[in-house]
Amino acid sequence: MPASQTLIVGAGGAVGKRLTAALAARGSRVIAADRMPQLPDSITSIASVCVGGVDVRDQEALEHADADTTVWNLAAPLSVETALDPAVAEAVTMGGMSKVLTAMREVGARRICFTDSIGSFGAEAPRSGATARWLTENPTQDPGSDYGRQKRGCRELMAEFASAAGGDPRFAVLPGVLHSEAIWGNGTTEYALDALLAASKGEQYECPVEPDVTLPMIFVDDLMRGLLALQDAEESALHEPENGYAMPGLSFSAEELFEEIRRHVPDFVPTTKLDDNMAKFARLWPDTLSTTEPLRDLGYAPQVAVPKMVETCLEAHAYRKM
Ligand code: AKB
Repeated sequence: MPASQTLIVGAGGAVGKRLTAALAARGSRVIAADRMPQLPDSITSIASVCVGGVDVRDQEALEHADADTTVWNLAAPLSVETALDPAVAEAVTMGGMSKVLTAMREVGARRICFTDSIGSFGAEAPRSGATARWLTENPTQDPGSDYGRQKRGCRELMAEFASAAGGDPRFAVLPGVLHSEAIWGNGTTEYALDALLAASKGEQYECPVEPDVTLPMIFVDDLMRGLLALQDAEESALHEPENGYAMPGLSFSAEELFEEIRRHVPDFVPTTKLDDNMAKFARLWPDTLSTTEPLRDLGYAPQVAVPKMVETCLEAHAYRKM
């Protein structure tokens, strides 16, 4: 049953904008909040209510919530940004989550949805397969980065909210999100977006991760279906520990991506220039995500495969046909 009202903290980010639009499109009342004084026009025009100037670190961030409000907390820096300034990232990621949950307790709101990341998996995690269960069944594993540790810290805060305040926490483990818009983000899987953009503009590209490392990704349309299914699911339908679900999409290495891009842009021949953080994270993280649990409990399965994703992303820009 769709929530009566959804508040999205971090609505100005890449995922937040699309989620706001998806909720508004199905007629839900949405409150789109972000620290930007003015949210992008696309949000102002689609959202029911748009609250600019909201910083997740401020308690007032949630003043528009009531007991029936579902809250999405999307406000967090990506992996490389976190590695470059872990203290600021912690204040936003974990400090923000703490403020969100406190404010929810004050109004009696229960459902908190959070976007975790494959960055929560460490070197000890299996590279492939049953990673959805592994994450929650091995909560003490060291993710190997501040990014993963801060995400894990948020899950701990949510678990505490569930036991102490009767909250209804749920989270999605996100792989790399593939947007058809030109969006810049200081993460690891974002290399794929940069490559697609460079190819579509006929520019040279330097690959910052080892070309043979496979990472899980998801096309944004699939992600929206998965996130809405997670938000809408009855509590009794959720069977995973901590109500956490990996969101599977597609998996590829950089060289497989480049090969697919070359079907449209034949002279796209990247060179490799490794970035220390990105190369390290890409090696740490799993290469595929289990499809079993999201299909069983949420009815979610990915639909977009690599050729369609590449075609859509290149078409969204001015790409040169063969
Ligand atoms: C990143 O690479 O930092 C993010 C993520 C997968 O968490 N895109």
